[in-house]
Amino acid sequence: MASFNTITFEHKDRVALVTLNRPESLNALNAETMAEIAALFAELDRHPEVAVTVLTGEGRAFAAGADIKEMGPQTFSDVYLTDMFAGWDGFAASRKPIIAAVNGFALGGGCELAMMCDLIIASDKAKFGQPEIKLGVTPGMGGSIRLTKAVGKAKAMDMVLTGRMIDAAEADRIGLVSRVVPHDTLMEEAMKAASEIASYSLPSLMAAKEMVGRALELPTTEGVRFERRLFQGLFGTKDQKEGMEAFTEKRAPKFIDA
Ligand code: CO8
Repeated sequence: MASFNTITFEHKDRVALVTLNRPESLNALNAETMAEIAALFAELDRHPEVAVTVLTGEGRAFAAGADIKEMGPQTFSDVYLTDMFAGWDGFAASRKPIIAAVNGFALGGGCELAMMCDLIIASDKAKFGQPEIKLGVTPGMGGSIRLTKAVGKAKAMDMVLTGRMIDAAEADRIGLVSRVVPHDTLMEEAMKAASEIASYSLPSLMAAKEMVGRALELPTTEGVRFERRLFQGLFGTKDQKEGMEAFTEKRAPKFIDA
């Protein structure tokens, strides 16, 4: 595993923990972080000892957005030719489940990064927002589409046009987050959820992630067909037999990811 400058990584019992680690700039996402995250998550998809990853931030932010100081001086040609932020597409295409444990500010690209994850577990002190409008730009890392799909037009327009921050209670109410937990228990709760997910068969987890992801893109008939084909495919796994036999025999299943 490569070593990193802007993130930390550890893993145990099928759960990886990745921490954005530039607390002095509220974990602002610069080009180096994007490259490190893309490289690490590509590796995690292949990592035989990792089934689920928890992503969080060091200090008082999850991530306060793209790095404004790095981004500010760039021209249209710079950002168009390098296709700035395209590296995040690799993260969004991760195939294993990812939980965002949002410990504080998740703003701009930070909110967009959380929305690329599969579950968002938020501290009751977390704050979410798409404040790019205040900088003379707009969301640029999928926020206009993922936020709108998550919370609907009324709330997405409110957040994107005013740039106002919302607290964890409002984020919960509008369906932006999966769960809100007391700040001091955030990592315990996120790791507990990750361990529960990691106890299941990886092929079924990856199929489940894939079908829910596709549900947001496909018309209903196609989505149902896609789901059914993946569901049927799981009958080719030993874990399907084990899971159903264990239920019948009233014992815990022993999955082998095959
Ligand atoms: N970029 C660079 N540095 C940042 C950023 C950022 N996004 N956010 C905070 N910092 C730095 C501050 O400049 C400050 O550094 P220094 O000590 O050197 O002055 C340090 O972090 C601490 O921040 P503050 O002193 O401002 O802390 P406060 O508690 O007073 O305020 C806030 C916290 C409200 C979060 C405030 O820092 C803030 O408004 N930050 C900017 C939020 C923002 O506008 N985010 C959107 C950025 S644009 C964007 O994300 C575009 C999305 C497109 C895709 C992104 C892909 C990654």
